[in-house]
Amino acid sequence: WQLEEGLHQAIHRGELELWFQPQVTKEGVMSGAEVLLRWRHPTRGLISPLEFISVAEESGQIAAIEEWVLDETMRLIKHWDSMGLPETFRHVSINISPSHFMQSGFVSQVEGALERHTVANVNIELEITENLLIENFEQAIKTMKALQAKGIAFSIDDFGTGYSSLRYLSQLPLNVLKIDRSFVAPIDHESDETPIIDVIMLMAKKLGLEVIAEGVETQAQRTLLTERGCRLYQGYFFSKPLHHEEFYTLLKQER
Ligand code: G
Ligand code: G
Ligand code: MN
Ligand code: NA
Repeated sequence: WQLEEGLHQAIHRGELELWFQPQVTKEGVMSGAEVLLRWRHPTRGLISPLEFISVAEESGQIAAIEEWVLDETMRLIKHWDSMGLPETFRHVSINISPSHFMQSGFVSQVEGALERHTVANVNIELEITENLLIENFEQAIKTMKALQAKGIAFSIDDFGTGYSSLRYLSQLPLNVLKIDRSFVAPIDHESDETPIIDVIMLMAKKLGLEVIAEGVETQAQRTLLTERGCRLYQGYFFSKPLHHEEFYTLLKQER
């Protein structure tokens, strides 16, 4: 079975699918979602990006795949908007692979997708990782600023698991920190100590950044995060990722 070869055909054969996981405010409103890619393989069934993103990176296919993700996500949002979107739904975040983000054509690719389908009320946020930013600091800032001028926001995914220093963080044009789920998972009780989450919350406040907690699975985790000042959550406690059609059915109910 040739994963690499099959991937090459996947876009043209319509085998890639967008799934969405809700992001919920402390009032319980769905204010956004993260897009998660899936590959519906004709014989293997649904394949996780954990299995094929690295193959796509190594075989040079990641830019084409994520260009499809960018375009298809924005097309879907525009379609939903034409059928009716709740006013409280304000942002959609898309994971971008470091090797794609650093390519010279990246900015114009995103601009192209924005020009094809823009929705005034819904902001597009790109999720990138700390290590990418540090390894290519100057270039990363340039790319981020060019896209921020077009209304794109940036979040750091898996925050707290990389190597970024405070100096780097304060210089980057960032909007959101996503607390990695490895800091949320150990929380059992509302009385637990959470030194790392506390530091992230303080840092975000000082730097003027929004925070979202990932991997929230229990009421105790949600309650404790709220007490620590976190206002946005994502995780199985609220919803697992849903196929885009199922997701829109859920979203419509928020109107
Ligand atoms: O739901 P989950 O199994 O989808 O995702 C597994 C991993 O794949 C996560 O780390 C997620 O960030 C990543 N992922 C999902 N979709 C994409 C994508 O479009 N591009 C990249 N680079 N990573 C993605
Ligand atoms: O790396 P990134 O943060 O983009 O990864 C998103 C991944 O986290 C996806 O695989 C998604 O399915 C998974 N995920 C989302 N919510 C939860 C959760 O509450 N618990 C766990 N264990 N995984 C989650
Ligand atoms: Mn992510
Ligand atoms: Na993450």
